[in-house]
Amino acid sequence: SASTNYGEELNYEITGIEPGAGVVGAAEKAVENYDSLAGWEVVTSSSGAMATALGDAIENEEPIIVTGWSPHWKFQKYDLKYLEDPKGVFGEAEQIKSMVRKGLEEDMPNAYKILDQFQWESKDIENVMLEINNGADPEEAAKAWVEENADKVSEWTKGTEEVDGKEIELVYVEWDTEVASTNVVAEVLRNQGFDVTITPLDNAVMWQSIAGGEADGMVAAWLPGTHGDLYEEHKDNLVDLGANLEGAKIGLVVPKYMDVDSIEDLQP
Ligand code: PBE
Repeated sequence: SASTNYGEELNYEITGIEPGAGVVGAAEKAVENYDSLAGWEVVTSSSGAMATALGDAIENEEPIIVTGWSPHWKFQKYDLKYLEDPKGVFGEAEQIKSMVRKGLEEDMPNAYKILDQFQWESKDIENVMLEINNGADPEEAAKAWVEENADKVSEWTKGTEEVDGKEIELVYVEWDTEVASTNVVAEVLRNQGFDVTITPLDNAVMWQSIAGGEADGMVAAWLPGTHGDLYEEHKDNLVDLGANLEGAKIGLVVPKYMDVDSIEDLQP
């Protein structure tokens, strides 16, 4: 067990992100399920505020526990570790999947096909995320990645025809992963002649807007765990296009210098 009482030092607070994020829900479940987290609280804010708090703590070599996920630039920038989760509250490796509204295949077969064929790897998305974290405008970072990865992009557009200004709306949540992926897909659609709008929403509203047919598609579904409840609620009213990325993960993340390896090592 840990020699340091991080609970006292951290005021029994886990640094969360947006309310409505699956990882926040999972962290709250962990607080309920682990005796070691009795009396702890998940404090919600935003992904940006979490990243700032993490950077500040690391600069001062102070402890911090955040609700984290991969792929994410923070693992390239800092030495971090996931706390072991022996109860499996945060689930196993996940897929990020693409979901579109019913009827999109008939209305916009070319966009449907591109969204269906969109698929990349952690190192790809992390490169875009790192550029954005280093100050690049998300649209510019996406443009640069698309230009540099023409081979990969041509797999996504394979078998499609260019269109002439057809409007399409993608929805997402302002999580770093989704800012990167949504901007890249938007750029690819733009290059194929689409007039693309990307709209940031709250997680639950993102799912509702696809199921209700108000928006056309999203590439931000973390399954089976993180968004499992939302998927169950809406799956009959949307079209699941399968994985666009394998090996995603969520959990409690801490700097490696912290003397704790498992959630069970924390102290109530
Ligand atoms: N995330 C990033 C989201 C899914 C993508 C892990 C912050 C969530 O927790 O819902």
